[in-house]
Amino acid sequence: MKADKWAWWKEAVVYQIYPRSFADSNGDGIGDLNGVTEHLDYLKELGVDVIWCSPFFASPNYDNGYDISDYRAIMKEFGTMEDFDRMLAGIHARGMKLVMDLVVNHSSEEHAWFVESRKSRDNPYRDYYIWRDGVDGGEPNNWGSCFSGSAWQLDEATGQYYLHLFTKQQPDLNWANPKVRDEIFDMMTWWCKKGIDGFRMDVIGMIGKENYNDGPVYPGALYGDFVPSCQHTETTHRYLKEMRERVLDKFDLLTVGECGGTPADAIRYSNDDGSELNMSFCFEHTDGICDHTEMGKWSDHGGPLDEVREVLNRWQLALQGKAWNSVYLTNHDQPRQVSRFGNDSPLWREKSAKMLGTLIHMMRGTPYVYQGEELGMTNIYFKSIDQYQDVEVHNAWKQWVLSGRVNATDMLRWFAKIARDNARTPMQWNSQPNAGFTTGTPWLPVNNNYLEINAEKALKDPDSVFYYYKKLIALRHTHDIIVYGEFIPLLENDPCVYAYRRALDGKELTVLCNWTDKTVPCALSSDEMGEELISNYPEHKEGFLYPYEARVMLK
Ligand code: TEU
Ligand code: CA
Repeated sequence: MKADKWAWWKEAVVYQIYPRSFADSNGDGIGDLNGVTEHLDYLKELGVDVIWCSPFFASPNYDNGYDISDYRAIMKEFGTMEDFDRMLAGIHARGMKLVMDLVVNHSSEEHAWFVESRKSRDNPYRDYYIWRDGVDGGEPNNWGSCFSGSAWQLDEATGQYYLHLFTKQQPDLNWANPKVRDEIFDMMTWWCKKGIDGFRMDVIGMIGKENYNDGPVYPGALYGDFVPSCQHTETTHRYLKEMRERVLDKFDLLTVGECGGTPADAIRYSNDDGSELNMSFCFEHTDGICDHTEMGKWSDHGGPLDEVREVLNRWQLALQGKAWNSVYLTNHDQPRQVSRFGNDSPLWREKSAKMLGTLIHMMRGTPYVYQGEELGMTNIYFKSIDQYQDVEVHNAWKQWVLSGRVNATDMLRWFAKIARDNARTPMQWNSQPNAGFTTGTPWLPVNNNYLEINAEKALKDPDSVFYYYKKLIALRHTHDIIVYGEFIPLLENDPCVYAYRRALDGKELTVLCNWTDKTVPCALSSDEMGEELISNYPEHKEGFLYPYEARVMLK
């Protein structure tokens, strides 16, 4: 394997904040930027290097800020530009960096550009979005939106349809229009000059629409798939190279694309040649492993060891020496990782949370920690549809349950397992009412396990998930092998153990993770593997791994 070039973002650990649910400073029930600023010492204590903050820009919040109505203004619920400046200064003062969410595949329908665009067919902003005539009295083509229903919306005023790959309040921007690219690149430059340190690029693999042909309709699906025309196209790669030259190369940034696709796609987006982005996110082990039916991601498939390992190992091997990876098990679009991949019962919650953390943090690639993951926060298990806020859930409910295609009990079971609101319940700070998240009524209920799981309690317990994560993060900062070592899979067919090795300059790091609640045999669990760097058990059984045991050894 070719030796890696040094880069600060390869050695960094990123912490994702979902501001709406992080900390509410003024009692309106909604997290805000001052809430983030108040908790920066907590993040410094954890030891993370970079904060990626989900969108904090002006938004009518149909999709919690992923529908932006003004890219240069702060969402009023989150505070003011002065609050932002204070937050950024606080982050920098502690030696951390801030990555902002760049949501430019689409804007909000309330963005001034779209307000103009929809006024008339000859409005100067018409071509900022994607407008088409209907065909035979219906939509321009058969594409479905990611959030159910057609991807086209008829706008009565001008009699044409506009494209929205997400909700109809999120019209897709027309990147083919050079003026749109100028506007976006100017806006990015403006934020870089304000001092931000990078971009997490929302669905950036979809910006280059190559054609508007009907997509394949998979058995049982209601709409055609837009992916062949819109995802990972040559046009997208061209726009990213242009962005690189016109913006990114002028600053020292961390750039991560929310791209998905195959390892071959990722190698193009985040190639070591530096022509596009630093790294991109894999979706195959999150949405990919359950997305096998006409119901899309809605299932209770969870994440079996053999499938997760097959995906992660394949990505590790394919990317090394060619492109930088990013590694994670959860974010604001996924359920809580202990509930999905581990075991959220009181007995095994902490052990399995530490095991999953070990698995990710010892891998090649930049690790991402999602708020509350470092406490072992769990799914909330809502029982009825009215408890959910997420537009994705409500649209799916309409498409599948209200239409009589699927029964409500099944759908609610799948939501409880996989819905995004599981990750969006408020951060659990302490044992005060509402877990100290707010003095008002939280926009989404607090998980009632907060007396057991909260930051204040974790900070008092040397054996907590928090301190285990702190140690994982510190290890990455002290051992080059964890950042740059070659990845070598071990025990690839073991039904219970996920194992791998890292190798650098004659050294070997062995990582063992038991994915089950049983004590299982593992020949590699032996002192011959070297000095122990970290484990979630104080002692071991030669030749075995205890339930959810994780062990890392260096020789
Ligand atoms: O998500 C992109 C995306 O592909 C989602 O449809 C994802 O697959 C799904 O939410 C859960 O599996 C990004 C953002 O992360 C998400 O929060 C936004 O809703 C979406 O883009 C639109 O901006
Ligand atoms: Ca607030």
